[in-house]
Amino acid sequence: MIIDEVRRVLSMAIEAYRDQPRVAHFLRGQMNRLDSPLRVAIAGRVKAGKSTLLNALVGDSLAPTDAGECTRVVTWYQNGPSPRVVMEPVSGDPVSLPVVRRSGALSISLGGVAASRLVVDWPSQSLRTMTLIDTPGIASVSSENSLRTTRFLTPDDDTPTEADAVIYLMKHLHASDGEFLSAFRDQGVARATAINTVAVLSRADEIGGGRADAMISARAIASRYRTEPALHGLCQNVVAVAGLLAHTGRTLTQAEFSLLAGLADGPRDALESSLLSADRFSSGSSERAALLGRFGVFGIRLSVSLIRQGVRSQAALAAELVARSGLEDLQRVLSVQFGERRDLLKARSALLALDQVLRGGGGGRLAGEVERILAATHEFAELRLLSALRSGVVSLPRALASEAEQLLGLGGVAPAARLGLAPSCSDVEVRRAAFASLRRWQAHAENPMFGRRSADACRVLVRTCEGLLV
Ligand SMILES: Nc1nc2c(ncn2[C@@H]2O[C@H](COP(=O)(O)OP(=O)(O)OP(=O)(O)O)[C@@H](O)[C@H]2O)c(=O)[nH]1
Ligand SMILES: [Mg+2]
Repeated sequence: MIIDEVRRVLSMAIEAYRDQPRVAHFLRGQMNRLDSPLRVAIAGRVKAGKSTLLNALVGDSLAPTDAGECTRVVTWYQNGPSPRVVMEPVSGDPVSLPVVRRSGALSISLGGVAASRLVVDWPSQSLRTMTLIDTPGIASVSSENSLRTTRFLTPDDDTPTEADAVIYLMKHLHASDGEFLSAFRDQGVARATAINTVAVLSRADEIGGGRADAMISARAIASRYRTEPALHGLCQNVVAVAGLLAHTGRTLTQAEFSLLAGLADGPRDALESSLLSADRFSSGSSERAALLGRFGVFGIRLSVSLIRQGVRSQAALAAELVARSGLEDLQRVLSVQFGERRDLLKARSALLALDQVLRGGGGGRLAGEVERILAATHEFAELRLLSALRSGVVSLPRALASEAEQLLGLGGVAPAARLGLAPSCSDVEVRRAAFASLRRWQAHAENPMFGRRSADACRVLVRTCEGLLV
């Protein structure tokens, strides 16, 4: 197992650096990190909907979505036995802050202290498999908050990032989205790019001014982005999500449902025309203004129309909103891209960290071990090839390229998924398909029309097929 290999080389390193307490401490931290949940950072431009999406994934109102001071601090949300908030100031020791909820949402006050990081412990099923890290928005490369996030995700002194994987939010395909994503490209040991990034087309309900078909359009755009060569080398997948709808769905109250049911009973035309402007809709009613903030125009229209179609309870409406938000698509992608690759991503982070220590010098034998693990671990070869194919560094004829990506685990690392078979198929079917695939890739590897790189790629796939047969 890769994770055991990494554990072994880390303990060798801890032993080797026992005379250097700071390095040994850092390495012990890496060792602990191997056993902790995957760390997933949520990044993107200012107001891309990062904190709202985080809340939707957790199913609670933890991350602040207003303009407060906390939106400018990198904040970790991790599973813990009881709620706890710890602030790490820029200078000085960590401080425990009171856990306060205001109108159902966690409210943290820094009292003007410059914080370098906030750590929130929260008992949550969703946080058991993933620690989520909310990052300040990236406005432009020069602004201070952007620098903070860029430094956190891709520190310029080649230090490994603290996140194992990234969810990158974007509203549109801007040039700087590409620039920013390309900053994720590893200079590091695993040379895996894009492998740990999933892109989200966020605030999907706002596409086309919140029209009824907004989510359909958003899905079509996401699917176009998915085949956009500029994005291939930068992320594994693109999913459209309306985070606000998802979060509101997961936290819908009976009072909100009743308010919407009241709107659904009223005349259609009046509601439609009042929804043309936020002021007209709220018209002095704080309840209505709050409703708009929680649902958005699209969410109100959708909810009212669902109630009119016969959705009669708070629970039923909540389920519909979540189902239409795209949240479950994202959760599925996260579970395939990150969940199934957890050990590999963890191993990669640890090797990056170790590599950084060894580059400080004096790690001859250890450096050899790291090299050996990287070269001998077929999963890393697969990761490298997958990202090389995605970014166009290695090319194969189109039909072969998609088969190759699938075999390398783009749609899931289970044997059936790699072979494009139904999850329910039998072992015999898997073996038969793997064998046929092996024969094909052996033939491709000998194809005299392929250059050296393509032939090498075919040989990696031959090994993958051999692995599926074992
Ligand atoms: N309609 C709609 N509005 C959204 C959605 N997600 C977020 N918003 C709104 O957009 C605003 C910003 O949302 P946040 O979640 O705070 O965005 P953020 O990216 O965390 O913002 P910063 O941390 O300040 O960069 C809030 O008013 C949200 O209610 C969405 O999916 N649909
Ligand atoms: Mg935020």
